[in-house]
Amino acid sequence: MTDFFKGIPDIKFEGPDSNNDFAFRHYNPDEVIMGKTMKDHLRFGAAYWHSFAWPGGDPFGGQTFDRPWFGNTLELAKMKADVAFEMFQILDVPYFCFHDADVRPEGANFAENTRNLDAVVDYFAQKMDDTGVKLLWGTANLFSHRRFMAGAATNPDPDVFAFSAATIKTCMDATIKLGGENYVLWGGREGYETLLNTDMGRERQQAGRMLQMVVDYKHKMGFKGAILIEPKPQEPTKHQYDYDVATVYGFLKDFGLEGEVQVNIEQGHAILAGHSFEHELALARELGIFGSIDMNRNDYQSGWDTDQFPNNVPEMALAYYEVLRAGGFTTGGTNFDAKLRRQSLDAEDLILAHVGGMDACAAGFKAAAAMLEAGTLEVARDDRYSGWDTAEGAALLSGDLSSIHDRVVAEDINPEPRSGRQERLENLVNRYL
Ligand code: XUL
Ligand code: CO
Repeated sequence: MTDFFKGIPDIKFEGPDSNNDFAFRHYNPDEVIMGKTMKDHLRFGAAYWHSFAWPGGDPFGGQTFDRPWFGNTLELAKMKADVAFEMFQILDVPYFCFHDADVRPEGANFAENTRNLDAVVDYFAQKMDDTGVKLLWGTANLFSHRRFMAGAATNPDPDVFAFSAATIKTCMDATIKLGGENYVLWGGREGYETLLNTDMGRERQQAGRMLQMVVDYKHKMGFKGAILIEPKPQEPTKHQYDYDVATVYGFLKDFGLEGEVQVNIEQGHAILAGHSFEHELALARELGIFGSIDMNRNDYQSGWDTDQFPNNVPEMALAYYEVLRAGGFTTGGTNFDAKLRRQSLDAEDLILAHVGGMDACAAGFKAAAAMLEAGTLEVARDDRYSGWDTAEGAALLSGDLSSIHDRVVAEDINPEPRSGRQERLENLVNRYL
């Protein structure tokens, strides 16, 4: 035991009337909703990087957090793991997620990185065994170190491609060893700053080939988890190749991988792309590539990726409505890829941020489940499209322009517009919040 969270109790469900900061008001892990516990529906995960590796910097200033485990030794990496698992247990989050660089000391070369990662993975395995906390996904950080400044798979230097491929292999090995349920690829530097120095054709081919290798390795190793791409439109590069769900789908189709790879959709990234979170979720569902979510919002005024804990229940309700319409999570879950504000220095800030995030998700999820069970929105939607369920409607889709033209003339088809009833539906949603 470390003393980092000293005095902070384990967080329990106390219900909406509780005045206790250190309690859940809405997240009741054992409550059964639509045939499953909330714990199994929401599948919460904590992100190692923001909570334990991020020093609190912004473009105008460096470290604000002063954590006793900051430093580049294996001993400190183990202290960091001790504190992280203590937080997972205080919150009773069933999962965590990590990048290699969050958890291991940075080595002088590839071999040292791998040795350090292996040592931490062994330490994690023991802690996971002791606590029952599981790995939602693992991933490789191919964006922070200066060697990746011009990309990982898409780098003009083949040595960086090689270093990246080898690093992905070690991170997939770590994920498999720890029983991870997914492997994530976020292409942080897979994009460009200026077309003047960029061969877009080559870079797309390199990225496609790397993804094919990842899929091949998954099958070679018998990994049953999902390979997930996390779309993001910009930041750190000016233009990223994984812009949004639609762009990722086009990319997967191009390389014949649409049946192999799904998406990890982050609310903040959806906002940056000019979409709503629910738009991205619904599109992924319709394309058959919905996998998992990173649950962190952006500030709507700032225009960059602020990675804040979710606290807007109406937004959560619409998001989980789409998750439920997709059939819920299978291997995926709700990962808080969220960080504290840089002035939130205290250990309790870290706990309360997660408590609030979990409660906001739970409240939104409950509203979503109630809306879906009541079925009112679905009845209204079905009714709006009911013309397509008639024989004439269905025949249109197998017709051709000439036959349709002849029918319109013969029957004097003259459509009357019908109300979209948006305000009624919005009022209806608000009744569940
Ligand atoms: C960056 C981001 C990453 C990915 C994992 O915006 O979301 O933390 O989730 O690499
Ligand atoms: Co993310």
